[in-house]
Amino acid sequence: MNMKHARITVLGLGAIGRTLARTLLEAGREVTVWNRTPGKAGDLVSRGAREASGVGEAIEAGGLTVACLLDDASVRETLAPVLPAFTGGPLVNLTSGSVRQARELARWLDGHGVRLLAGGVLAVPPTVGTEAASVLYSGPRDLFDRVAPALSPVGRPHWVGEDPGFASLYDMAALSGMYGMSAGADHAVALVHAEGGDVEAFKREVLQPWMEQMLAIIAGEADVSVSVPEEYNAAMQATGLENMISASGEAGVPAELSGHLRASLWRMRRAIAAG
Ligand code: FVH
Repeated sequence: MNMKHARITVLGLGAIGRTLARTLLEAGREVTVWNRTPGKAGDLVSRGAREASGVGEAIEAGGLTVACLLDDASVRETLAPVLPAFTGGPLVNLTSGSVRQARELARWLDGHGVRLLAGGVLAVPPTVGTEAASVLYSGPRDLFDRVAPALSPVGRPHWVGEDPGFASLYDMAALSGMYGMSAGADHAVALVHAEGGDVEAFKREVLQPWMEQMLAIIAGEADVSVSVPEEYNAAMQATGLENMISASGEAGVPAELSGHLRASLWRMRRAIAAG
């Protein structure tokens, strides 16, 4: 595949699909787009994309098809009518879903002679196409080697194994880490706000530097065992977490916002019980 002029079809023009198509166009790829609801191709067409009026037409135009839709059901709904006559080369699925869904999708496509490279975008719309972005892929290594360079402008390609479920697995797990940080930050801000603190100064001067200091430790020391390292004393942490949950309640912060504290408290109590 000639990378610079690779023909790529993008199915789905939501927040990520649109940014992805624009990034590929800017990198010189020949891009055809399709979206269930027409009228979303707007500036992409003025930048050189071709807008297909149907899924079959879109797939036929590309040497490679990228699906970036809402969920697994939307991918199946989109592909089902065109699969029996699919002539568009491999499919790269950048739609989030579960491990089981990805494995079943690979089997379903294989039954129609279509090879799947499963994927997961580790980027948000403003970071797609930047140095920070990466894209997880799993599935046949030869397929990854062949198609990932064409999609590399979107984000650094990172192959995580032959199992088509693994891109979804790592994607979901990474998103879980992100939502944990996000829940913690939202709760922190809610607490400061509820007690009359200066939220902007708190975020800038306290929260962000603290989270940056802890990030490598949190990710590096995340662990599946029951125990907690001695220097992080499970009993001390359990008492601290109970205090934080009480302080949050006293401030009138909704209990739902402190779910992450309850998860950590559960973990500390389990470590204490296990001795
Ligand atoms: N946006 C983000 O920050 C995250 C970043 C990490 C990856 N996720 C996943 O990426 C997939 C697409 O996300 P998105 O942000 O582009 O999603 P939306 O803006 O909501 O667009 C959804 C598109 O899916 C189309 N669609 C929905 N249902 C169907 C269906 N039954 N048949 C065909 N297409 C469907 C929708 O079309 P329309 O509503 O405009 O007609 C949009 O094109 C997603 O898996 C994230 O989890 C995003």
